Amino acid sequence: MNSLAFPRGCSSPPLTRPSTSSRPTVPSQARIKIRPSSPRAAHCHPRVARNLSRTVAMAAPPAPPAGSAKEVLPPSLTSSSEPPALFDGTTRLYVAYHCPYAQRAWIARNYKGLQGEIKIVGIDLADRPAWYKEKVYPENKVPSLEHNNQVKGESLDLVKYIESNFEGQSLLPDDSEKKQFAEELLGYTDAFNKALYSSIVAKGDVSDETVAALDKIEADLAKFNDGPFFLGQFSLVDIAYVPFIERFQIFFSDIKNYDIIKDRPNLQKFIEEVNKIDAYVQTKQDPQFLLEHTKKRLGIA
Ligand SMILES: N[C@@H](CCC(=O)N[C@@H](CS)C(=O)NCC(=O)O)C(=O)O
Repeated sequence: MNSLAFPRGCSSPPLTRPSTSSRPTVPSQARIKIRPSSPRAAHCHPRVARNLSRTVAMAAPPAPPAGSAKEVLPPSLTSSSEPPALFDGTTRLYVAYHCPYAQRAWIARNYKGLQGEIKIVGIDLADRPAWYKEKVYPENKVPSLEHNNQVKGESLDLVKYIESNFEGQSLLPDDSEKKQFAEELLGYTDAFNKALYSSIVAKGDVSDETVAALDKIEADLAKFNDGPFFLGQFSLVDIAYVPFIERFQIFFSDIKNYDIIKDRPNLQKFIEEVNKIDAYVQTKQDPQFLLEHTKKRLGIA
């Protein structure tokens, strides 16, 4: 772990979950304990503390709406876990709790109120059960959805599939112009993610490409002048972007000392308002975990 490893016991604890009473229950396998990597970190070096308070201020989500119940999630299944009773008629959404793609389908399922109909199955990607590839989803990725004796994948397809094949609040407005814009925005998500990740993995300042991608989103949020969401109502476009915006806010703050919402009031409002939607808040993971996991994966010291 690097010098930004987060110490425990600092006066303002970094990136930790707020009170557990307001958080979804996450299985222990989905968490890691971040230990101080060095005595320096353990004593809250001022630079570390500065970084921490900065990230905390930006990343800490507000409490979920009053009265929202925590969903108890099952522990992630590992190579030593038996498969569930596959193709027994149960609809299952296979996720990794920290995966932003899986989070999209998970938010859609929550927003449509399908907690009773679509069962979440956590998969430990680092210790993946062999049966997942062999019997469930040959692409061996998450998310996948087992429904009607078939398994489908690809997060954006799944969000649309959930919208079209299940009851619940609509994830798309009726307006045809907005529907067309939705397709455009969905088509841009990979480019957006690429433009942002490129700065995270590169040395030096945030690139013009990254800034332009953020500015584009800022402008897109104002297209219909009926924010805070892209299409005037919470929709599958918000679902497509929010897991990544959530992560980029954390990563850019910590790794690049760059505040993605500075001078972007629409993005700031979007983040503020989306954090009031329980279907999304229920899927959020510990920002500190997301940061460390991603740094490790990308080989960022
Ligand atoms: N295009 C896919 C990407 C899914 C994806 O890459 N998921 C990652 C986890 S975040 C995964 O399963 N990785 C496992 C692997 O690539 O072996 C989607 O949108 O669903």
